[in-house]
Amino acid sequence: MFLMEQTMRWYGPEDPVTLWHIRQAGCTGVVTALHHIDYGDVWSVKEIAKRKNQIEAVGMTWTVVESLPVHEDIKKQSGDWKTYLKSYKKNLQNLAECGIKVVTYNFMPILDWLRTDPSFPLPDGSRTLRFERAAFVAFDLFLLKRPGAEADYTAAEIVKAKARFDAMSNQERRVLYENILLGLPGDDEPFTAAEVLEALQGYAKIDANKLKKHLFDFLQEVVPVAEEVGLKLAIHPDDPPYPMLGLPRVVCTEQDVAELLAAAPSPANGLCFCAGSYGSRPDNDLPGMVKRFGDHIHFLHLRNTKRDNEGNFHEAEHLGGDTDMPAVVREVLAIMQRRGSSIPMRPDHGHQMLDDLDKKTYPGYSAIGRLRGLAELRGLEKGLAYASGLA
Ligand code: DNO
Repeated sequence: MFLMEQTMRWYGPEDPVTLWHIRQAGCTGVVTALHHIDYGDVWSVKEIAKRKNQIEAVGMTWTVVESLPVHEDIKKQSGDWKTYLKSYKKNLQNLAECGIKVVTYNFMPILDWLRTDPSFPLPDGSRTLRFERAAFVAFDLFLLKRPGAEADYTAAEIVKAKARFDAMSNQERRVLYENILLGLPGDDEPFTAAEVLEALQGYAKIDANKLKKHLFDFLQEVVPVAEEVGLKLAIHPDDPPYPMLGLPRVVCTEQDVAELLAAAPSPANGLCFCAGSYGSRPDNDLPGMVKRFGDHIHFLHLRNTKRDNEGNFHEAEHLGGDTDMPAVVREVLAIMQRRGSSIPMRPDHGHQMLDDLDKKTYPGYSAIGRLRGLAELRGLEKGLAYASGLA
C-alpha cells in the first residue's frame, strides 16, 4: 500500500521551526530551497550538497525543492532571459546530480501568493491568512494608486472599497499596505509602491495569451532537460487564482492545466497540486482534477479555504472549509496505488495557535498549526485506506 510521503517546508537555518521540530511532527521528508541565492543564479552542487547533508543529519531526506524561482526576464522574455534559461537548466542538472527528485516553481508575474491579512482572528482565538476583496481593491486604487486600475473593478466594488478605505485609520492603511507587499515567503522586505508600479509597467504589453506562450516556451526548453536527468517538475498554481493588479495569471483552472501539460507532453511536466489555491475558485472540481491529472501530480499542498460570495476567503482548518478533503485524499490514494509510488505531501500553511501566537514565524508557517493539519491529514488518509481495504 502506498501512502503520501509526509513532509514540511523548512526555510533553512534561520527558520524558527527547526529540522528536529519537523522530524518530531512525523515527517520523513523536507521541502526547502536555497533561499540565500539570488533569483536566476546557479545553485552549485557544493551548496546543494551542503543543505542536503544538513537535512540527512537529522534523519530525513530533501524530498522536494520549493521553489526554484523562474526569473522575471524569462516570464517576460526580455533582457537576459536566455542566460537565465541556461542557468535554470544547469540548476536542474545540479539538483539531479545531488539526488533531488521533484522541483516546484511558479509562473506568477512579480508577486507570489497574496493576502490582505496574515493574522486574521478566528472565533477560537487562533489566527489565519485572509484575502478580503474590498481591502484589496482599496489598496490598488487608493494606496498603490495604479494607473488605470478603476477599469478592473465594477462600480459597486469601487464604492465598497472607498467606504472600506475611508473607515480605516492611518495605522490600518499602513498595515494593509505592508501585508499585501509582504514580498515572497522567505523574504522579510516588503516591496515599495514605486518598485511595484515599475515592475507592473514591465508587463504592460503582456496579456494572458502572451504569458501562456512564454510559459509553454519555457516548458518546451526545461521539460526535456528534467526528463533526461530524471527530475519531475511541479508547477504551483497562482494564488489567488485570477488576475491581480492588472497582471495576467495563467495557472488557475483545469483548462489552464490541461493546456500547459499538452504544451510539453512528458511525465516530467507535472503539477504541485495546491488544494488551497485551486480550491479558492468555486469552479474548480478538486477531486476530479486529481483524478484526471493524477499521472502528473508530483507534489501535494493540502490546505482548505472558506469562501464567501463577496470574493473573500480565509484559510480554514485542513479538514474544514469548502474543499471536500476526504474526496481529494481518496483520489490521491487511488492514483498512488495505480502508479505504485508515494507522492510527497505537505500540510500547506496552518493556523497560528497555542504557544505560536507569541512567536514570530513566516506567515502560515508556524509549527503547531501545521502539525495539527498534518496529523489530521495523516489520520484521514489512514482511515480511508482502512475503509477501502487497502490497509
Ligand atoms: C506559499 C507557497 C508559495 C509557493 C510558490 C511555489 O505558501 O505555497 O509561495 O511556494 O508559489 O513556487
